[in-house]
Amino acid sequence: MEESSLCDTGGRVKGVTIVKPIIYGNIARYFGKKREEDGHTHSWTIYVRPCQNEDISIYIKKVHFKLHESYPTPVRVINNPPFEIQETGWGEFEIQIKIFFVDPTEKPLTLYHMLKLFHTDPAIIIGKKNLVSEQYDEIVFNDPTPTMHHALSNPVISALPVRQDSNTDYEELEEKTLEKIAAARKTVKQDIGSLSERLKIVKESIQFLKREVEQAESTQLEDLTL
Ligand code: SLL
Repeated sequence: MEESSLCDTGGRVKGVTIVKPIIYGNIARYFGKKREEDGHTHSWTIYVRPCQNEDISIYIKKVHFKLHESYPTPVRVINNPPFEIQETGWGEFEIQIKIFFVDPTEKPLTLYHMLKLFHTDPAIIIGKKNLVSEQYDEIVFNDPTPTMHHALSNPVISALPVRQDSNTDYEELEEKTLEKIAAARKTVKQDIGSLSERLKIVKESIQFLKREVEQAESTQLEDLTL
């Protein structure tokens, strides 16, 4: 969209869509044993992070994480980055993540994440390796207010250190996924081509057989009338 064709009507920059990639999910690690005092077995962190090392607090005001009722004060409010909760526990449950934006007219966004503690990887089971269960998502802002438009179009590098605990390369993953889709498309196209060819042959055989039957029937009729 050309900047010149944008118009700021009713406090909104019409015709603009800005997409912000985020990552949300959890990492977890087994203690190596069950803790005696509370039966907890794992430490875990639930988070909302930028995809690159961007300061998301320029458009995210706060994040509410709603934990299982077995936790004291289950609704945890985080007002500054990193938007995350570090906890310990013994069980998996669904966490509600509510993202509030700096612009109060922007409706809060609610996401759900199933906290994962258990895995089949032996290194994760014994607590030698972190379990990472996270998701890539995109927040779409339509017709933002001028302030939000400015914040969204001028990314600021985060002052926080780059995370090392969950370092999926989403750009590489996207590239690989697109390659797989292209390969699958090619296979489907080839399959359609060979199936169409087979269908054509079968149709021709049907026509041929129909003519044979018609001919046989008329010969039979001629024989009978003689
Ligand atoms: C389950 N439906 O049975 C789930 C519930 C609850 C997890 C999981 C610690 C609570 C605490 C905790 O891990 N709760 O002691 O503060 O798996």
